[in-house]
Formats: sequence, structure tokens, C-alpha cells
Amino acid sequence: MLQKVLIANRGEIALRITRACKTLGIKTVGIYSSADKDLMHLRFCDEAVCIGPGASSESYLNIPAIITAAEITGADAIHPGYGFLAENAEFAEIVENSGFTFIGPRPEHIRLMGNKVSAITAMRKAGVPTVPGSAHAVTPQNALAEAKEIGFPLIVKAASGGGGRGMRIVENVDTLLESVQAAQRDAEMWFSDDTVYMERFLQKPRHVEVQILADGNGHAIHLYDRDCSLQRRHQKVLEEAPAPNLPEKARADILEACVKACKLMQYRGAGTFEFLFEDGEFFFIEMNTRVQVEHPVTEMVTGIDIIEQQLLIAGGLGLNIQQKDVEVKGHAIECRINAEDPTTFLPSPGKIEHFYAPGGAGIRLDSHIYDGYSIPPYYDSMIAKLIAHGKDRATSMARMKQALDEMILTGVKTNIPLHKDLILEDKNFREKAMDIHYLEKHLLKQLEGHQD
Ligand code: MV4
Repeated sequence: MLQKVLIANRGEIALRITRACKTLGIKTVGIYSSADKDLMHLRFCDEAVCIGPGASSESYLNIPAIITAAEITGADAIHPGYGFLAENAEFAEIVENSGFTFIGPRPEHIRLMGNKVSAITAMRKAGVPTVPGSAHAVTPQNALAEAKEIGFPLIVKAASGGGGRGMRIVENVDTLLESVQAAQRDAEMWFSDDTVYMERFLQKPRHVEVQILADGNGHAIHLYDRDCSLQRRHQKVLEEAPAPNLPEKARADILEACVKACKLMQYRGAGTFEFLFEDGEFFFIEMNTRVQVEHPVTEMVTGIDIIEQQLLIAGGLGLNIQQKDVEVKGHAIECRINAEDPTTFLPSPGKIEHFYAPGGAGIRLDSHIYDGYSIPPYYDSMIAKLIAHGKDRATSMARMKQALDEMILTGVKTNIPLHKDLILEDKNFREKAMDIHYLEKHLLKQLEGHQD
């Protein structure tokens, strides 16, 4: 089993990983940038090493500094968390070639899923339903023939992209060539890889994803699904588990397909299959080879500690959970709390004056913030995740509203009003899960209305 884990991340997820290590009796090494010396988890870690200045490129993305920190502290494994180096196959390779355990999938699977074209090809072969489309590189030369097969509207995406950057929707043949060329230029600029591909554009899908765990030797299970359709500029705002309003047959089929694919690949660790769900059908779009921000909603409904399972799998103890032992109990919702202006969405770093953490039955708060903590300007603006669990969706929503009412957070601006006054008060959302465009196209329009 692992003896000492270096946590190559910051903020709430670094604290979350520290807690899981402590539960298992594993020693912890925290790393931090010079802007982050007051991070809460560093007080709970056995050791802490400063790895560079505030800018991520010189600290949390600085591979030699992280490897050196692992060497001087005698850590035997590295947990990457999410973001930063979590899905960098080269980092995973360097970690393993330096003699440490990478707490995550094998580098080959990170690489396979990092390229969306190879990911889609692999999933198609494994029997996972994908979006009608090319699943190979599209160029100005073959674009017209491909488009005729796919039909319009279609979407052009960067193979090395993901998360929405560099996508272009094409309504008809007139703008096809210019869109492909523009997408290639953007892809080259952002990802140093101009490979693009095309898919049928689904107009009003929901974002539904499947959480899986696998041992690397052909044993794999799913932990059911989540709906993450409420997004703004490809950033999730609120997530829930299980995904509401899914036909049970379609749900059972997709869960089984994901598990089968993991077994076939001999996938190792935690992972998420992302789907678009429209008109009763699932379409695979990407796989995430890391633990995700929204993993707590799955933990609340299954009772399984996903980070603990990552550590056990990486430590060679395998995956000692059978599918028949995984049960969904009730419903959970997560609100991402960001330090940002609730109307302009501009980041609002600075000092937190007063913070009161809400509580009560079914409430969980994953956060590193505290009274007097200063949010540095260098990193993501998410400062807390508030999670509510209850016997059904109405109960978890009611608990969430009460918890948001209790939460006191002064000194910086936050998006708490967006959750409290807009999303959880919305009749459409309360009645059922909405599509991926609902937040921006309908709910945020109300905000603009108020400002006029
Ligand atoms: C799509 C899509 C519709 N059809 N793919 C966005 C993030 C990335 N993970 C995948 N995304 C999408 N892929 C097909 N075939 C819609 C989205 C999408 C989106 C597209 C345009 C404008 C806003 C969007 C918000 C969320 C998802």
C-alpha cells in the first residue's frame, strides 16, 4: 500500500485528497506556490514544500519542481487532482519513470482519451454509442464529402481540444470550408495540433456523464450517472446525481456499455464518460481520465469514497467493490461557489472577512476557505462546493436552498445569489433537468433584464 502521497494540486481538492489519505493512514506531502502558503490543507499535511512562484506555469505545472519535491520528501506516489497536470500523459509517464506511482490511469489511456478522435474511435469499437460524424481528421479537402454524410447543422471540434474550446457550429455548406480552416488555425494556436473533426450538431442535448472505477486488470464498475447540463461558457455551475428524467432502459444500457469499455481497455482508476443525451439517446463525446470536481454528488448517493478508491487501486489493493453492491440512495446536488461578480462573472479575488459554513442533515461543504483567508488572483475562482443530499430531488433542493440561506461569506463577491435566487427558484429547473443551453439562454437573460 502507499506510504506517502504528494498532492500535486491546491484548494479544495488538495484538502479533499489530504483527508482521504489520512483516513487510510497514508502520510501526505503538500506542495504550494508562494502565493498559496496559507492554504488550509498544508496545516493538515505531514510536510509542505514550496515549488515556485504564484503563476501556475512556474509552480503547479512545473514538472521538474514537482518531481524534485517528491524526491526530497521520499513520497512514493503523486495524486494530480483535477486540472493542472491531471490529464497530461507526459507528466504521468515522467512520474512513473522517476519511480513514483501515478494515482490515475496508465499514460496510454490518458493519451488515448486526450485525442478526441482516437477516443471516439476506441469507444465505437467498444460498442459505446457516439455522435454521427467523422471520427477521423477533417481537412478542407475531405470536408464537403464528410459533411454530406453527416448533414447540417454540424460542429467542428479540435481533436486535442475538449471542454468547448475551438468549436465551430456550421449551419450550411456556404460556411463549411472557412469554418474548417478557422477551426484548424484555432486548434494549432491553442493545442499545437491542427487536427479537427466533425460531428452532427445536437441542438438541445443534456450533459449526462457516467462515473466509473476500474482496477487495471479487467474488473470495472460504474457508480451511476450525473447531470451537468447547467453550464456557463463550458464551466459547470450545478451538478446532480443521479441524472433526473432518464428512461431506465437507456440508463441501464449506457452504464453497461461504459463498464464493458473499461473492461476491454483494462482501464485503471477513476474515470468519467461524457455523453450528450437527446431524444432518448446517448452520444459519447469525451472521456475524462481524472477525478472530477463534481465527484461528491456521486459519493453522496452511493456512499463510496471515490478518492479513497483511487488510492486503494494505485496502492495495488485492487477494487474490492462489486457492481451488485453499488446502490443509489436518494438524490444529491452540488452548487459550485465561485468568487466572482454575480452579474459580470469577473473574478473577485481578495480577503474573506467572515465565513460561516452551513450544515444540517444531508449537507456537505468541500472547501478550503476560512475567516481571513485571501483568495489569490492566479487560479480558478471556485472556492467551495456545497452539496446537498436527500431522499429525492425535491428534498435535496430544499436542503440546498436552506444551506445557501445559512451560508455567510463576506469580503469578496460570489455567485451564491445566482444559485439561490435564480437557479433554485426556477420552476422549469425544479420540475426537471434542463438542456445545456438553458442557463445561458434563459436564466441569465433574467439577470440582464434586472440590470436594464
Ligand atoms: C457538442 C454539442 C452539440 N453537438 N457536440 C461543449 C463542450 C464540449 N465538451 C462539447 N460541447 C458540445 N459538444 C455535438 N455533436 C454541444 C456542445 C455544447 C455547446 C455547444 C455550443 C454552445 C454551447 C455549448 C454548451 C455546452 C455544450
